[in-house]
Amino acid sequence: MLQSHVVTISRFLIDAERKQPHATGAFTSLLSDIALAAKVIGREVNKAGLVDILGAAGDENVHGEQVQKLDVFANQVMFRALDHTGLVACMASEENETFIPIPDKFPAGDYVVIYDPLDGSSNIDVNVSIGTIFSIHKKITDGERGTLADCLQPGSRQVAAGYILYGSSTMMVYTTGAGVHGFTLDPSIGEFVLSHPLLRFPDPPKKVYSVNEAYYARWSRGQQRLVSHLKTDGGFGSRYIGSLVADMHRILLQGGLFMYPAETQNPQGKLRLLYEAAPMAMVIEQAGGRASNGIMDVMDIQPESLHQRIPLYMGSKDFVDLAEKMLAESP
Ligand code: P6P
Repeated sequence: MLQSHVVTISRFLIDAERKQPHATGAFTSLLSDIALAAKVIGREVNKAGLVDILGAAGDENVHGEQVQKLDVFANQVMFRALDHTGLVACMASEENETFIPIPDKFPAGDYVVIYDPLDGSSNIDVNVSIGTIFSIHKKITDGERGTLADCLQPGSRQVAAGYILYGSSTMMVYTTGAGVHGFTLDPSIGEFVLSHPLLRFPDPPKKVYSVNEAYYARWSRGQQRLVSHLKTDGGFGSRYIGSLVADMHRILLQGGLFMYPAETQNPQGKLRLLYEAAPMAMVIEQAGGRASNGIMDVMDIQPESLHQRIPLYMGSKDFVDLAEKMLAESP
């Protein structure tokens, strides 16, 4: 029986819009379009396990269509969900080397959408949860259509950010600066329904750290001391999935400290500022946590290039503070 109190994401967005006196509905439409893209991507991700039947990337499927790599497919779905709406000035994607203008045949709008269409796609083959990450800014340049400069804004200027987790269930988690809200896809009605209103970091947080310790020998002395402290007298447990959206979601729900540090082979770490660290930082801060590059807040970092990497420490505020303190101690 359909419960009468089900709040779909569309209903939630419209209710939020009504609280904004000057809202035009553009923002509501934009987030609804992203939710639709998420459902389309999730449907294909959930079929990935059938690749032997449906064919691997590069093969032809049973319909004679070329099977695409899922991250290429997801990238096209995000672009096509947004390119014609008249809401977007330009986009940028982990999959595209340069920023993405809106095709001349479509009108441009005020928003800039930057996304990682399918993060962690290397985990698909082993059925580990993966995700889509998105970051939304307002255009700041004067022209009618967006430029690269509109993409290179600090995380503090985001108007919205969030992720979709394709896991045991498909969840969309986002913030527009008024708290973090989680929606779970109900396949029986094909709608994201509100399941985690106003997500906040638990207090006290779970003492769990999350890092790939295979790189221990390549870390700085401060990073090595930090992890050694956490696992000994810090009394921390360890969890690491190796899929950013999955690790992020666990940290958001249970608390803890996620780290992707710099190391000798990747002096700026592996994770990207614009479409991984900055959107996650907005969600984390709205939930009462912190996100840092080990020295300063992620949200205050001025991007210099689209695919810029930064070291990332995010999670419960006290744990990120501790990480910064120990990293700053003399080597
Ligand atoms: P490592 C997945 O490939 C990814 O981009 C993120 O989702 C994840 O946090 C990270 O890389 C894992 O990297 O070096 O630990 O395998």
